[in-house]
Amino acid sequence: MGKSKVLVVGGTGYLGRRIVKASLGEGHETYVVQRPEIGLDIEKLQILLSFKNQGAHLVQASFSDHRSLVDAVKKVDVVICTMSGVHFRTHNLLVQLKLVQAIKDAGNVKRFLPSEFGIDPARMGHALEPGRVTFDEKMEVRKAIEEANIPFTYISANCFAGYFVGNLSQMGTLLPPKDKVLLYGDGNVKVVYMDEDDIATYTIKTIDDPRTLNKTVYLRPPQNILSQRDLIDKWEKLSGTQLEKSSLSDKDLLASMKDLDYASQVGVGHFYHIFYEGCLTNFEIGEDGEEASQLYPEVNYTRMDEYLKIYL
Ligand code: NDP
Ligand code: GO6
Repeated sequence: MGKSKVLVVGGTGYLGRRIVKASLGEGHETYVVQRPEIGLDIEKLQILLSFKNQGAHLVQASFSDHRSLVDAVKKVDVVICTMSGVHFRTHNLLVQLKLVQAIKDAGNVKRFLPSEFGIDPARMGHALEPGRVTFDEKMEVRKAIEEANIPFTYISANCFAGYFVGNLSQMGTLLPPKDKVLLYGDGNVKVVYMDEDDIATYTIKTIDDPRTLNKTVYLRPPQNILSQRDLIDKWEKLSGTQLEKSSLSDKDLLASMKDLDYASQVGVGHFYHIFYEGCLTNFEIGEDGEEASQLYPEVNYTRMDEYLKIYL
């Protein structure tokens, strides 16, 4: 049996471009959707052309053309969707229902990985408004996948380092603070931080693996299970500076929501569940799940002290 052919939907995005790179790097014949809607977005076009240059096949398809989606999906064995979540007042993830329908009609797909890559939505039935939209939509997509009997793998990737590590988990910035840092509560809740290229590497590992069929794969490598304080310690050691710490209560974080735009309100909800409730680590992985670093011990994942060096 050869390596699966892979179609990436959302390939020019933040995670998607890394998935394309990892798929090509593992020697999969890789197809990337090129949407006519990108129009004059020259950056997206340049990324697509660079994929073609690296050996990927570009496939024209649009979410508003069912036939084009079916034709795209028919070329491959595995479909990976990395569609974006929040965008201002709308949430995009339900657009994936059209992709699910196309995969169902095409009938050839051996594995579908929908756009998940975060907190496990199945554990977030209690989540706060408006942040819960992310989980509700991801669950609606799961329901459609499972009702259509499409073989799947769900990737719970925890915290992308670019959004949660460089900034020492401070909201509203992507860079390390210079002198003061806000701790969420006591800063001791354990979270999981992941390098985005490692997320892509683990994701590609799962696609031909029978152990991950119809399972959730949690990316929870032991050295990257850290509290916010652990992360700050690493930065202080690396940079040779000491930051002044103060504590933000859960009540104050939630109260800050009322003056924020929609996307930031969604973010506040997510930060609350991650840093106060501990939703990434307050459970054992059960029968329906696997842990990526146990499945693939050969992957030398990036530790967060290493990752932080790019910010020095
Ligand atoms: P991006 O915002 O980078 O967008 C990805 C792609 O979505 C775009 O490149 C585009 O595809 C596609 N897209 C956007 N709008 C539309 C539309 N209306 N119709 C069709 N396609 C559209 O996404 P991310 O990489 O940030 O997010 C991917 C996933 O990762 C999401 O599920 C998100 O929730 C999750 N995530 C998790 C994080 C974490 O810390 N765990 C952090 C950030 C995201 P095209 O290439 O065709 O233009
Ligand atoms: C990442 C962010 C960072 C929001 C998830 C607001 C889905 C998930 C860990 O898009 O809303 O400052 O699990 O001010 O399941 C965004 C979202 C993070 C990035 C969270 C995410 C994480 C989505 C911010 C901010 C750095």
